[in-house]
Amino acid sequence: MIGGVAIALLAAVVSSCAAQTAVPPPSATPAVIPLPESIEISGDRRFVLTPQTVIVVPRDDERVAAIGRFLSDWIGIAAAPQPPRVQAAGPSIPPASIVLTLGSSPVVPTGAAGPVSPVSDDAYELSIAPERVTIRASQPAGLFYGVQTFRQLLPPFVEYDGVRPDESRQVWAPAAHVVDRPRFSWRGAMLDVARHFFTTDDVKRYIDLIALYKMNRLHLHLADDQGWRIEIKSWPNLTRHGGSTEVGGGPGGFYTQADYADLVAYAASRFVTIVPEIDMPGHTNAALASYAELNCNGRAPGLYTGIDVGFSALCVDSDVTYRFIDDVVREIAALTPGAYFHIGGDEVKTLTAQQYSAFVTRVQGIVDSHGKRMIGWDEIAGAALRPASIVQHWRPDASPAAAAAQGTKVIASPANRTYLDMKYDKETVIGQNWAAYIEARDAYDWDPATLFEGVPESSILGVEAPLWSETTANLRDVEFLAFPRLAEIAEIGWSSATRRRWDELKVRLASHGPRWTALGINFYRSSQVPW
Ligand code: TNX
Repeated sequence: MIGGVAIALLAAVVSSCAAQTAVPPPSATPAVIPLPESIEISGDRRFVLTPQTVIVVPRDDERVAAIGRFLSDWIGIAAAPQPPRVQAAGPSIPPASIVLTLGSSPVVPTGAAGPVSPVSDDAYELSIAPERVTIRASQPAGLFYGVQTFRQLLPPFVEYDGVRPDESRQVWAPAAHVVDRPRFSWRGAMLDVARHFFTTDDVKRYIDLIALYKMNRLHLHLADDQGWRIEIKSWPNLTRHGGSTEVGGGPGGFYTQADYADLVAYAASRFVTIVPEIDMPGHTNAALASYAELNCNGRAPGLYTGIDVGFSALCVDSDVTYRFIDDVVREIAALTPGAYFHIGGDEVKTLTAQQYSAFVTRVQGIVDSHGKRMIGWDEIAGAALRPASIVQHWRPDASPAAAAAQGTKVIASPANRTYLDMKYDKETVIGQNWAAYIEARDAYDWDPATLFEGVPESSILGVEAPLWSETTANLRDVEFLAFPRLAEIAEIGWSSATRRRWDELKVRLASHGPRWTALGINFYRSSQVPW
């Protein structure tokens, strides 16, 4: 039987280990982020990977086989000359196997949880015993998340690309029993590829990093004043001209439709839904520069490489504008299996309130006609919204209560808590500070359900951490601003509020430092975290 060490005790064990040993041995701090709903760790028993370890998957289920291959890749050659083999289930299961199995939804022990929404596709149960590891879920997504938890219980050095088998470095995980499911269905990150362009390889790496923390949405901010980043076949100058620069005057870039489809597929294989955003009617200088007819005065402005906001707007009274939007939404929607299309809608300073609301309502109809649910930044809450539309709250002083009262769901992205482009403190060399300085603790010590009066937990779809790229020229910069805060927001999205405590999280964050080093992540060594 697994020694039932409850989570509070686990936290005590974790912190005393960290205090006594400067460099804890691998997995001495079995710390999982996000915190599972229920986790019991056995102090003295362990599962040890051997050269004979195989990953057993159901017969004839390619989705699960793919998850098995991911796990094999993540373990790599750390324990043997070859990554563990993935094999279909047969009459007998070899010793020291890792078994992935689809079955009925795991049951969460009563009393273990705070209020949770009835999300079960992401739920899983993980049992680690000396003779076998079993991960069970009702859907492949749950298996994928169970695999992430198991991965985090293996020593950080498995994440290195080049580790060779070495008998002094056993690959093991503590015996454990985890039953887990998320609090919110929307656990997102946003990457602004418009202010600075990021290659598909960059975006894939970001997808891998968010997936490690069980995030399931990547919102791509694909167009802004400084650049248009996705090919639209019916309006080719958008990328040819509008994609040709970025903040600071660099060469910019764009995704062909094939590139975008490749990103969508890559994300889907990691259970991440791509949410495309074309910001409108403001933040549109790149489009206005590419097509004169989108401007009310019929003249195309020059390209823009600065970082001001609010100066551009599509000509909202012209029919060409709506033909343009219809083409753009249609082409992108056709490449996007996810249910959502984000229309931006923020920071429009050149239109009347009436013009703005009429625009949002009309575009909502276009998005709907292409089979997608419209999302917009919180300014859209002033327009008449359909219940299926979604408001992304960002302005710290605005309340999405009006949206919630219309029955519209809310994604919580308060800029003073979740904006990964905010500096950590005065010394941070990249980032902005208009919303706040956000140190590690600030990103964590809040709760979406108590943020606004009139917006109950049932109105909150989840959380999202946006990263605007005015000051991030490359992925190293992005990683520095994202870690550790991205992992913290991921935990807010997944773990029940009643069990979250900064003093305990900071110890788990510290134990992820070696893993981030092994993954080559350029993370911020916050002085609030006992690395
Ligand atoms: C506000 S957040 C913006 C972005 C900027 C960001 C910089 C939002 C909906 N609009 O256009 O990039 O601040 O932090």
